[in-house]
Amino acid sequence: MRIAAFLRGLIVLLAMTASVPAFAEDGYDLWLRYRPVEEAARVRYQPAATALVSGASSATLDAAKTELMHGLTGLLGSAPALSPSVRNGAVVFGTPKSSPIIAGLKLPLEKAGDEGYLIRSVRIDGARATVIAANSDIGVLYGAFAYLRLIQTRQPLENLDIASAPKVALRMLNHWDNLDRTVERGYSGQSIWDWHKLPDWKDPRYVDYARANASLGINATTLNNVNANALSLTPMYLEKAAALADVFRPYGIKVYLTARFSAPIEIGGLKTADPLDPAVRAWWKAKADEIYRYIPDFGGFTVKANSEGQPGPQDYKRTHADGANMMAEALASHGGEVIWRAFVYSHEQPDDRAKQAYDEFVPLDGEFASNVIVQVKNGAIDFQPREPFHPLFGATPKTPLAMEFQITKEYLGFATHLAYLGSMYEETLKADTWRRGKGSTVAKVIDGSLFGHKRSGMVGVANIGTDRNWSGSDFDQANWYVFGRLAWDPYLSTRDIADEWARQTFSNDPAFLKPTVDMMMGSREAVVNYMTPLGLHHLMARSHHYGPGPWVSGGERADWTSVYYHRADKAGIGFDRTAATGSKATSQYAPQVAATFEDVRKIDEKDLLWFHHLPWDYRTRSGRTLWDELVVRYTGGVSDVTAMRNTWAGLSPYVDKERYAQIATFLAIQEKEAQWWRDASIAYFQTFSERPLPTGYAPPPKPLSYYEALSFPEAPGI
Ligand code: GCV
Repeated sequence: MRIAAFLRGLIVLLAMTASVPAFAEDGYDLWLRYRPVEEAARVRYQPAATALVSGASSATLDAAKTELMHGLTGLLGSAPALSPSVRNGAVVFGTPKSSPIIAGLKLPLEKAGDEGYLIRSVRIDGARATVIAANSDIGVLYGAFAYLRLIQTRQPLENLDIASAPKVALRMLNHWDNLDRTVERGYSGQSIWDWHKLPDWKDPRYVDYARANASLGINATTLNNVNANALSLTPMYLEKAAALADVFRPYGIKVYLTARFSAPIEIGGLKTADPLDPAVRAWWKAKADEIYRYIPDFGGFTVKANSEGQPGPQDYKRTHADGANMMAEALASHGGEVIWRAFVYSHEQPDDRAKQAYDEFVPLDGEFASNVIVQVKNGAIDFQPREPFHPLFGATPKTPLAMEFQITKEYLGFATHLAYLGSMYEETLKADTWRRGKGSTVAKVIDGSLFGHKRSGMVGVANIGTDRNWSGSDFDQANWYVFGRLAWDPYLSTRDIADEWARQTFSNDPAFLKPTVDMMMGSREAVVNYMTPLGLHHLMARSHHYGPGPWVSGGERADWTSVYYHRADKAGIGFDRTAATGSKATSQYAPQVAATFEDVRKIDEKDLLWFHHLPWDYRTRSGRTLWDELVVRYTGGVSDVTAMRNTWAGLSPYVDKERYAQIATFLAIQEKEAQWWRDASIAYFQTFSERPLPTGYAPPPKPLSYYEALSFPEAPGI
């Protein structure tokens, strides 16, 4: 990311004279581009940032200094002076411990907490200065990024009085990265972890990864796939993980590893992995001790157990709490923790898959050790374009939970479809569980406030890979961004975050921002409509999940088919999960929520077919029959993408050629694939509805057999 000074000078000069973005960009710089501000902004900002005043140094404070230097030089066109004393335009940064100047200011640092920061306009000995202060070095680094964000988004630098502290303790990425560098459900190249060359070769990209995460406040990363490989716990790989931990430490990012439950057998030579077996417990204790010798601040284990074929405590007739507590005990003396996933379901269990995690975990509430957090996906099935919030949120008052959102778009069009996930995350976080009366939102479960938990978390399944633009597309960077910002504060508006991201990533021009942010905010609903409208879910093709597959049936497990979920027949469509006549999944919610989901007159139609099986002639609120409404929504989803293409076509004056062109092409792919989803789904469901399409709606151009025969054996991400 570093550009030689003369080159930067040249860029400043050219950018000041040109109104159209002159240089192609490849997206590598993410939202930390620090491109020169326009002349009027430079005149306004420069007097406020002429010098940097630091105190004692540390690796983290040095990272803050480097970032401020790099950012201000890029944005304002000249490097700020490094000054020992305060003068007009100084930016003073540090903690009371590192900086006597900050100590002398007696700032209300209690507002910053352990990791937050204050940014204030102050006068020091008569000089106008800005102070970036925190109680900890990492708070200063977060503050430095926030300060640069002010300039990147063209906020005023005068009269600043900002206090910000994270609301969620654990803000983590999960990489589903394998040791051979494949990435499960990854659509942006290979794993960025070059395991083979580690620990000796530390790709400079690792620093940029850490910077990007620190700029959002992400403070933890699980390096490897939850479908775990026990090898990652062997000395050879621990040494490699330790090298990454060393790179990330100054940026406040703790390393976690996935722990394969059967590791004591696979790499430990034991005959069992029974969590109550003393030899197994001793093995995990010794393993934890060993890991801490490599990584003194190791975060802990992320565990997928007894799910989709992974080993777990139930293999020994023990509970999830038995398994989690065994690992928690091994980590406890080192301050480590276990993040135990609640994504468990079994095809041998005849009950509705959507109910299984709740049934498994609610009876265990109160049984988990204090250093266990249970990680729950946003919905009860699996990261579908739309799911009602998971019934576990709010249902385990004694167990701290972490939200698991998917950032990688396994079910929302891989890397090419433009789907801003902010609106999806916000929908879940704002959902009211009613567990402690009105206003008991999922966000309050996740920040720990609903039940008074100090530690709780927000976890995102990363969309990061070796693609030059990191995330497979420029707009997919926004999903990493919005995840991180919400992990810091789950109450932020995702429209504001989209605006903030677009300003930093592309342009501050209002003529660019309004259409772009509107397009982002509508994009996820478009995907819902062309893939799974009205509460339908799990309609994708088998295994690789690319494209439509509502006809998927048979095979090894019913719960991996589409017919299990849509239940279309001649009478109607949808999964009856009501208490009255169906699977009774509605009963897993608080009574107020259950009553809404249970009643077709009260339920929001976005969730209709998630909870109800309804006749094709059922009258929806639009006045149309269910069949007609489905067709209208499928078609509307496609038209929305056409509208997105048109919007983007008008934005070329504001975007450099390279990024503009790729986004335009990706939108064309999305339009084509949206049409495919619509046509294939309508062709299939029509075989049950046996009704014509509403007037004016074009029939699918090909017979159903055509769509069913399409095959993509090498689709990415498996
Ligand atoms: C890591 C879904 C995905 C799997 C993933 C699993 C999980 O089933 O398709 O690839 O496995 O979720 O979250 O564990």
